[in-house]
Parts: sequence; structure tokens; C-alpha cells
Amino acid sequence: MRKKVVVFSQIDAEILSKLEQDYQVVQVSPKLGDVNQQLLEHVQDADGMIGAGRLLNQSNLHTATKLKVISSVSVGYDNYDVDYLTQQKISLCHTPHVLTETTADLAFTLLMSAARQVPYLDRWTKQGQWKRTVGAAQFGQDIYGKTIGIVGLGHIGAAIARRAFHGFNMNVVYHNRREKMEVAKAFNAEYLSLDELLQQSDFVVLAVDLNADSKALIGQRELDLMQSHAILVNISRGSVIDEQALIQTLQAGKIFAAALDVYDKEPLQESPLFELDNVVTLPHIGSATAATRRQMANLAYKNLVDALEGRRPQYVVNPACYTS
Ligand code: 8YV
Repeated sequence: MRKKVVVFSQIDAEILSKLEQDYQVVQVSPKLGDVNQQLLEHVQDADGMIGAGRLLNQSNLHTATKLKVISSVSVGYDNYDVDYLTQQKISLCHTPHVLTETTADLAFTLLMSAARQVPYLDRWTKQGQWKRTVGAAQFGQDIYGKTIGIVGLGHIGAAIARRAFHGFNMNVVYHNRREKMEVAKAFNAEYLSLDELLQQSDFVVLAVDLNADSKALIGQRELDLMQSHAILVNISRGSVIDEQALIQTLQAGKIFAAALDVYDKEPLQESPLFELDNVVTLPHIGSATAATRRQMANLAYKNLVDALEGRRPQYVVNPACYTS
């Protein structure tokens, strides 16, 4: 009897085809109706799951009596109830490292786009607004030699620091739950409290995991500490920022700009952010290059198959599942 795998989001076609060679594969899809209802039905006799970007917890997994592994095609895992999965002895795997450089590139893309008002000035030029030499309204902010404050000096945060230090001769400061002396030394990076970082940085880049400590980490009080020429970049998760407070801050012009790849609710639809010229809005494309998404899919496939075939996967979020 072939083991059963439930695919709970779009995955790489080649990986899907490989899975179908060895396993019974069932795909859930919003096109087929309520996804949670589909999950409750299909996970009942499922051995494994693979996908990304969907909230999975007891409410849509409580019928999963045989499930051994969920393999997420993502590095973040805030959309899974890890405690519940561990209680149920369901291992959760993810895909760190393969997306680090691609995501750090995107962070700098956002930083530079906001600093020089690229999206706004692209629209402005194409609308025929460029009638004479540009003026103050079209001026941007310098990047080279300025101060970048990185909140979350994990692998992606360190890759951003590397770009800032070596590529733009920037002064790097950081905030983290604990000091990362070894990493920081490479970039001459100074550890600051969050308040000090917000007060001193020309660019604030959020690169934290979403957890109980980082949810709503940046609220109105924190935004009010930022300098009026400062730029806020978010490549972590939307709910690290109080989005309403950010919208009000941008509407009041209290910071120069924001540059966002993630949002409280995704996909971002009908938001006041759409009316603002001082915010760059991208559709969660941090890891979205063909090569990187292929690497993520391959790694997620390997994690899944290892778990289904009785081997311990390489990247397990909840290793307690593998202790007796
Ligand atoms: C994922 C991401 O591709 O890896 C993550 O945590 O945020 C992205 O790279 C995205 O979450 C998939 O929905």
C-alpha cells in the first residue's frame, strides 16, 4: 500500500511528479471549495504533507491519525502550531539556508528602491510628469556610508549586514534577542537596544522570525522613535509591525518611507498602503527566484521522503518528535 501525501499549496511541478511516482498524492485547492474541509477529509489517512503559506493546527489536522511529517517549503514556520504537532509526534520540516542570499538581495532591493523613490519616480516619469530638472520632491536618501539597523541577526540578517558593510561601507548596528558577537565582529556591527537602533538608524531592516517576542514589535511608540529621514524595510512577517500605526505614520510623513514584502493579511488587497507614494509594496517575493524556489522545493521533498522512509530529516523544527 503506497503511503499518502497531501499537497496543501502549489509546489514545483517536477517535485509533484517525483512524489506521484512513489506515493499516493492528493492536492487541496481553493478551486475545489473550502480548503480546511478538504484538509480534514484528506489528512485522515495521510502519512505526510508538503506545501507552504497555510495555517495548519488542530482545527484542520485533528483528523490526521497517521500523519508523521509536514514538510514546509519555507524557512519561516509561524503558520504552524508547532506545540500541537510535537504533541501529536508530527515532525515539522523547513528549508533554511538555501534562500538566505536571495532574500537578503530582496531586502537591499527594497532598501534602495525606497531610498531613491524608484517605484514612485518610475510611475511619475511614465505619466509624463518629468517636464524639467527634478526638484526636492524627487530627491532621495543616500545609502553609502549611512547607518543600517538590522533587527534580527540570523542568517538572513547577517547576509544583509555583509552587503551593507562590504558593498555600501555602511555603519552596521543590530538588535537581537541575544548578542551575536562572532557574526557582528565580521561587520564591525554594534549591538544596540531596539530603541537606540530606531533612534540612530537611517535604515531599519526587520529580519526577525515571527514569534511571541516579535509580534507587533514595531508599534506607534517605536515608529515615533525613528528619524524623519529614516526608512523602514520589512522582509520578516507582516505582524512584526502594527500595520495601522505604520499607515498613519506614512500618511503623516513622519518617516521618509517604508518598503514592505510582507503584510498582516496576505495577499494584500484594497489597502490604504496603495494610496501612498512613500511606501514600496512587493508581494512576498523574498525567496521568489526560480533557482531558489527550486532549491527549496528539492530540500522540502528530501525532508519529506526522509521522514516517510524512517530517516531523520536534515531540517526539523521540532526535534523532540525524534526523541522517545
Ligand atoms: C516562502 C518565506 O516562500 O521561506 C519563508 O519563510 O517567507 C518565503 O520564502 C513563503 O513563505 C511561501 O509562502
